[in-house]
Amino acid sequence: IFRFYCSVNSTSKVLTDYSKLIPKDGNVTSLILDKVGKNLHSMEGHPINIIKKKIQYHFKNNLSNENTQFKFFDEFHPRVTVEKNFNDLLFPNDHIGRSPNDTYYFSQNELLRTHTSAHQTDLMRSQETAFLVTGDVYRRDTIDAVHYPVFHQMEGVKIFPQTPDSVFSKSIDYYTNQDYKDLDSVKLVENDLKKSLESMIKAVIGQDLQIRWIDAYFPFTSPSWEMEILFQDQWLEVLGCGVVHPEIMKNCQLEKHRGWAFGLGLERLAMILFNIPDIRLFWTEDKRFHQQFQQVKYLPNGDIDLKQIKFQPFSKYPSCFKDISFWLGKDFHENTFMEFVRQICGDLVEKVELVDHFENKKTSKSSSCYRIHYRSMERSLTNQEIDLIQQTLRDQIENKVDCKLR
Ligand code: FA5
Ligand code: MG
Repeated sequence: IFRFYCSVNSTSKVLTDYSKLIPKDGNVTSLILDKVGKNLHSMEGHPINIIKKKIQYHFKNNLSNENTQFKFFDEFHPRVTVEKNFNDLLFPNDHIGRSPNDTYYFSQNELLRTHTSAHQTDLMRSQETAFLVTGDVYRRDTIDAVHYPVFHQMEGVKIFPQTPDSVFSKSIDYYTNQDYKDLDSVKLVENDLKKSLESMIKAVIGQDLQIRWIDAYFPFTSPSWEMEILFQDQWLEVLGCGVVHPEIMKNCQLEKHRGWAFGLGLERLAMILFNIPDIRLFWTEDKRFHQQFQQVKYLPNGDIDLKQIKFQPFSKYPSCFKDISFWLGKDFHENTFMEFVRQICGDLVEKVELVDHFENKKTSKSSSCYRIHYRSMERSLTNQEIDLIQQTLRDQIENKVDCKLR
């Protein structure tokens, strides 16, 4: 699914002003608000915290030098302005990421950050030239084993020092009529970026990983890439990155410099490293999950020894599924449906998939059938409780989602 940052909707002629669609009191639900402040990335012994420290250790000890000393910021609050999250990063006004179907808003001006990139420009303006920002980020999204509405990202930025004879000494204006992609300075930044990230991934996860680079699009980097890792026979996207867009450099008074930036999903890396099968497990309070990470050895030099950990994925409890079919109203949005399902089912829902869709040509009405997969990470579910949940879904759906049950 092309969400958020990758897709540019160039075919649509109608410009959508998403700010008009934001409800006055926002669209943050209680379920989401409950997660704010949990800060899994700062919780000692939590796998997200372990992986954060592993990465920080690598940047501090293997990727820093006298010019570049990476600094770490872990405590920025996730409530930020639209300006920081979107405008400063050159998101066009009609970018789908701004839609309240994708993003949690408190008001027209404030939202729950959708990525840690929200802190990039502030830090660059205050003269920081090498940093990692870790934090919780929020998105309305699909439901499956690798997507959750709250997850954690780490942002990395490196601004290259300016030396009189270097390729960086020319200003951005000088390049405006050339293809930014082919410049030597950009190539140099690209190489440094890819080399740094590959070395980090190998140091954190292991040497014999299969990784590949895919060309990507982000409004705030050019050129841009995504890194994918082969995990359980599938290519899993773990991070987005690129050369910081010249306009952003200029806005931060860095026009004589070049820089790179990346944003990675900590859950995705932790799932690969520890063989964690489902993203909901990060939120469990089950001791059987957390005990396993207690064997982690913290070395005196600050590194973490993971060799002792033999993570045993929980034996999976049985799953079951129920279908629900309805006619779509004109204001039906899939993410609203997904959020409604989460609100009713909580973490008992494992996956929601579209199994059938058709359009009645005569009436031009369309209908969808979704399959809801239920599974607890902690215990066996009874038929009775699933029937009850499914009934609650049916009872409430027409009030919450624009649709008519079939
Ligand atoms: C971004 O968020 C960009 N800000 C990344 C970036 C930073 C690009 C700096 C360039 C420069 P994206 O939406 O692809 O991009 O998300 C980045 C990573 O977050 C993904 O690769 C994935 O690992 C993780 N991620 C995205 N959505 C989810 C989700 N719903 N649940 C868990 N992890 C997710
Ligand atoms: Mg992506």
